[in-house]
Amino acid sequence: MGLSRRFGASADITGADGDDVIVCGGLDAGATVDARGGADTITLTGDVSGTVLGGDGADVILADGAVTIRGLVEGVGENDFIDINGTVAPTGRVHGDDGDDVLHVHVNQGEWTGATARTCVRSTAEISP
Ligand SMILES: [Ca+2]
Ligand SMILES: [Ca+2]
Repeated sequence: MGLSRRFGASADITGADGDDVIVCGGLDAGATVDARGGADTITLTGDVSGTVLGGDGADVILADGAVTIRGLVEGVGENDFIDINGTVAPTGRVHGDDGDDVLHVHVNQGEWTGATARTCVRSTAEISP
C-alpha cells in the first residue's frame, strides 16, 4: 500500500500513509518530497536543493556518492536511518528529528542535528547533537 515510483526534480512528491519506495532523481529548491507515515525508503540519485521528509515511521533515506545535498533532509518522527554517501554542502542540513536516528554523511560541510548515532568520513563543519 504505497508508492513505488521514480520521480524527477521539480514537482512535489507526497507519499501515502503506507510504506513507500521513492526514487528521486534530484530535487529543485522549493520542491518537497514527503513520504508521510509508514516505513518508507527514499533513494536520492541526484542533487537535492529542496526538502526531503521521511515523515512518521522508521524511514530509510539513502543518497549515492554523486549526490550533493544543498537543502534539507529530515527523518521526522521515529527511528530513521539516513545515509548520505555524497556531500552535504554548506547550505545543506541533515536532521534526524524525533527518535533514535542513525545518520551517516560521507562529506559534511553543512549542519547535522538530531541523531543519537552519527558517522562522518570527512567534516568541515561543526556537528551539533
Ligand atoms: Ca509513507
Ligand atoms: Ca521518520
